[in-house]
Amino acid sequence: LINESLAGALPAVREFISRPKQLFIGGRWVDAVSGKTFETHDPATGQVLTTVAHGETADIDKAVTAARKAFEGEWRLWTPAQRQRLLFRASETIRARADEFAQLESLDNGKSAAVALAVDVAWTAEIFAYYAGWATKIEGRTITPSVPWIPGSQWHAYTLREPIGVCGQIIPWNFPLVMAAFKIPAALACGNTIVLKPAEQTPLTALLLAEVLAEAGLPDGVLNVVTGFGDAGAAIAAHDDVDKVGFTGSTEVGKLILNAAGGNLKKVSLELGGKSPQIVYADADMDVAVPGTASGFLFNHGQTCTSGTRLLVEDRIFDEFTQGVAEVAKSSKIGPGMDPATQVGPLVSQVQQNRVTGYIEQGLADGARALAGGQRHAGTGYYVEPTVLVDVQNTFSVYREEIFGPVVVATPFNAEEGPRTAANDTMFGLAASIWTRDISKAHLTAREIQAGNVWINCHNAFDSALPFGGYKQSGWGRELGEGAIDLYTQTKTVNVAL
Ligand code: TXE
Repeated sequence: LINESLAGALPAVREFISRPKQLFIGGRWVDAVSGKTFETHDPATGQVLTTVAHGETADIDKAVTAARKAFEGEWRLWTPAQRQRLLFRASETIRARADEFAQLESLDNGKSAAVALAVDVAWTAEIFAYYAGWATKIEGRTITPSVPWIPGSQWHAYTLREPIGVCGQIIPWNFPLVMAAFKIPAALACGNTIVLKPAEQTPLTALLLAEVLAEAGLPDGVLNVVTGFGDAGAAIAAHDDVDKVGFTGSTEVGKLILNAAGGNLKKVSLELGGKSPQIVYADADMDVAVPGTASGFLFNHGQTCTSGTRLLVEDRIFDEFTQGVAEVAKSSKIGPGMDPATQVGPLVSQVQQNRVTGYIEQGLADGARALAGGQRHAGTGYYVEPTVLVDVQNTFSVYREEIFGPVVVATPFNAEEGPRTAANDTMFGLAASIWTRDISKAHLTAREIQAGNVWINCHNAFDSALPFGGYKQSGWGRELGEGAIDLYTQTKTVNVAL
């Protein structure tokens, strides 16, 4: 299925797209049990890019069986050093095939191929290398207990950090490859096996990643990839032989997963939505804060869980500041991800385009005013204009709900009252940024914000070593850093009577 989207794509990308894309189960590429397939689209044109196997409950069952068998098999005997070398090999291959991954991600998701190369793919390779390092550093403790009701007794106790078992991983479409990297390498470093379900909108790079890991020497069944829709995710969450489920996606589905997981009390980690504030004090460095906060909500066309979608600006600079941000939004170059000049690409799907424009229309009907944007972008493809809304009340849906598009709402705060109440006026608690030149004010404000990630004079500044996750309804658990080692191990205490 070669179409106009593929003009300019690497031969390897064309070849990948033209091949049948099956499920990866037990180390083999197989069709779905039903034989069904579904289409994935290029968001820049709306055209069908390719078709992918449509996995459902029966396929999840097969994948879980394969993952269980692998968990009980030779993988169990792999040393930490072997797991480390495998993850390093995978990291190097991702780096070597970076252009291929980046173009595939751009075609499937709509994001800029240049950004995908510099951010998504480069960071994915980094995360694999980071957890390669961890594989050989997962340690228990030694403890000298006393058992008070056996006087004079001597004991030697220690803890073992053991893998949890079969881990279901359900990921979204906004950073398809990076979300796979938030989950796969940490789970493998700890010795688990995996059933991964990519988002239906963006299944392609997870399949390429499975190829890379198989080539790097991962035993059959350790990673299984089942492409499909929400029902396949629900089958993972409810499965009695899955020991843990890790999910990134909407808060709504996070709650469904939590309920489903109750059946066998599988471990659950959740990374959910956000409505993150960007707090700008009047003493901020404007040359940094204007473009910085603009990119805080425009990065990945606003389809970022940490997107800085509520701009809280000190009242005496409000008009000047929001005008500055609106100028950046208006001058952002909109276009297809495969065009190197593109700054804002299409949203992932028509559903998301309608959803985002629906929010904008509702906000304007409620009485908001658009300083920039305010509508979908003309032409084919799922584009929405970068939009800055002012005159917004905290009761408006544009203020309260996650929009997941290039849309920011701006409201002023008074210096005496401070930004704390407004910043925390949300059910979410994923991220926040603070923009000021006053070092004490910056750190004191950071303490007041109910969010798992706070940035000072920057937004969306991540690293593999920094724990990432949410307060309140933004999630459970921390990915990245040592946090993910906690998520993918369980502790066994061994006590010895001497
Ligand atoms: O998310 P879903 P959608 C938010 C964002 C966006 C909204 C809707 O606001 O506008 O969610 O996006 C799988 N059991 N985020 O509908 O449905 C699904 O197949 C198990 C924020 O795409 O949560 C996909 O693989 N799994 C977010 C994954 O869940 C189910 C990123 C995410 O899809 C399921 C994405 C079910 N019942 C959206 N139903 C972030 N935190 O970054 C669906 N899925």
